[in-house]
Amino acid sequence: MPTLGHALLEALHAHGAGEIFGIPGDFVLPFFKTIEDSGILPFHTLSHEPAVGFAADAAARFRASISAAVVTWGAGAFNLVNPIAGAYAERSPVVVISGAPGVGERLAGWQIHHMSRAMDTQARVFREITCDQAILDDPVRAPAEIARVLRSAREYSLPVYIELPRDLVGAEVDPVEVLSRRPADPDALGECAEEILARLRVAQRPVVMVDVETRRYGVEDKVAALARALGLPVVTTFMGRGLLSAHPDVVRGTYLGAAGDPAVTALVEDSDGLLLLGVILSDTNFAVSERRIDMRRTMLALSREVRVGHHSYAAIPLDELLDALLARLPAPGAAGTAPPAARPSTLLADDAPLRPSDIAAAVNDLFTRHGPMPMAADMGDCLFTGMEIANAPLVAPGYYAGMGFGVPAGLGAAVATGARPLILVGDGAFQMTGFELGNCRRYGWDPIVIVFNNTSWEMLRVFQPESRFNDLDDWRFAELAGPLGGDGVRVRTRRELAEALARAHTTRGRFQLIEAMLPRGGTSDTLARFVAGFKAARERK
Ligand code: PPY
Repeated sequence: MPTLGHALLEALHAHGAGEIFGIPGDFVLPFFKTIEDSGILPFHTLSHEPAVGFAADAAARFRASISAAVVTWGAGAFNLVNPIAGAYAERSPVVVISGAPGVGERLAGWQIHHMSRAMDTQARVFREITCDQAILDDPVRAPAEIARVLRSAREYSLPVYIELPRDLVGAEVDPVEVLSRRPADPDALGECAEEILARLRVAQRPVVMVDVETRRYGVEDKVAALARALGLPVVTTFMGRGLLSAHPDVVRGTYLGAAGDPAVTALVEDSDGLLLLGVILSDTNFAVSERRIDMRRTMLALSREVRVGHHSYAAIPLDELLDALLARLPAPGAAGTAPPAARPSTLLADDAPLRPSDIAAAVNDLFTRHGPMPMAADMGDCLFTGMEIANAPLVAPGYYAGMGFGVPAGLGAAVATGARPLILVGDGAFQMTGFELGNCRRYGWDPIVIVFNNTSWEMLRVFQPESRFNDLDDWRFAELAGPLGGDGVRVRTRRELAEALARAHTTRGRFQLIEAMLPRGGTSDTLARFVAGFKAARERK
């Protein structure tokens, strides 16, 4: 019989986890030892628990599977609350595993260190931000609990919570089964698919909009096939930027309402048959709409539910829906002939001072020459600038909109993709989690990191220009790179940026930090339009 620790690791592996991120603490030391000694999954420690959550979240997004964040109880796990709340919001299936006091030591009568209020306080907090939980305090029930929770993570594509008492890691248990998925009712699925196709066929201007669930459920290729078969244009949401990047023949661009490409905005807002696949109905995805989208004309598949007009079908997994739609169509159509999305910008490498949109142009040039890199962006103008980069795989907190995601998410991307990532991050967010780059040398990660340094919380200044508290100090990040194991350079002009990026690209084996100095008050064109649209939408209400 395996031990509980072993069985849990084997189960993670069997359910598709590709890696573990963690930070040790005494309540999780025995499980850490099992992780290390067993070698069942690649294992990386970082410096602060928020980074562990962000890295696991990004790894899950890139591999479209579960990923694990392992921490100690209390002082460790409470640091994961924010990243897991974000993973919940953005539907990323992170498996939180927290060590816990041994069931034996709970009987001693002492208050146990790291306890905030009561033994179950932590589990109650995580209950709010995970879709299923298991407290593994009984070796007999533990395998079934693990099996259920891991199925939930995959089925709902949401985080789950597992608590492992330290004195049970070595307990003998039965192996964990992989439970079969709960399929859709075939009649409901068929009716749903027929109804969607009928609506698409009568629509004059049908459009498909994709958001993150299309990646979570691995259906990007199927969406492209559907679009080809029906001749439908596809757009991504803001949150879904980077989706279907392998299918440029069907993707017209990203819908940003008033802030975006007017042709894409018109396509969506004039559509009389909008099929929303895995789309989160968030303000960041829709509030900048120029005209209200008529929800009666939309069909929405999200969270295993499909809404068509004013009625809904329950328990319809997105992948089954696509299979059902495709099964009703003739042989796959030829590659689409949709006019491609607006051409990516290119950089004039002169001595003009840098503006954020120049960074997008420089990255476009790099990608044109050498192919795209997986990208992770933080919140702020770095993400809006990212919308001006060609559609390439990108993870970012586009809906939850927290800060500190970019750098650790880039490390998660390095692990999950095995490729060199590009990280876009502002100076405010870099102050939060930038030190995590100090972990690159140990693991051989060599991301290219562009810090948008305007010595400000610039995105907040755009909302409230009169406040002085958005001014930050100049931390000279480039000079920190060397001691952390990387190379850093500060650039102020377009020429310097182009040269720095070329040098960074040819230097492998060390992280490459480019600190792009930007004037306070200057934003990307996209952010300026987004905030104006956001404010206008707020005033209309
Ligand atoms: C996300 O940001 O959450 C996404 O799922 C988008 C995405 C797009 C392309 C590759 C990985 C993730």
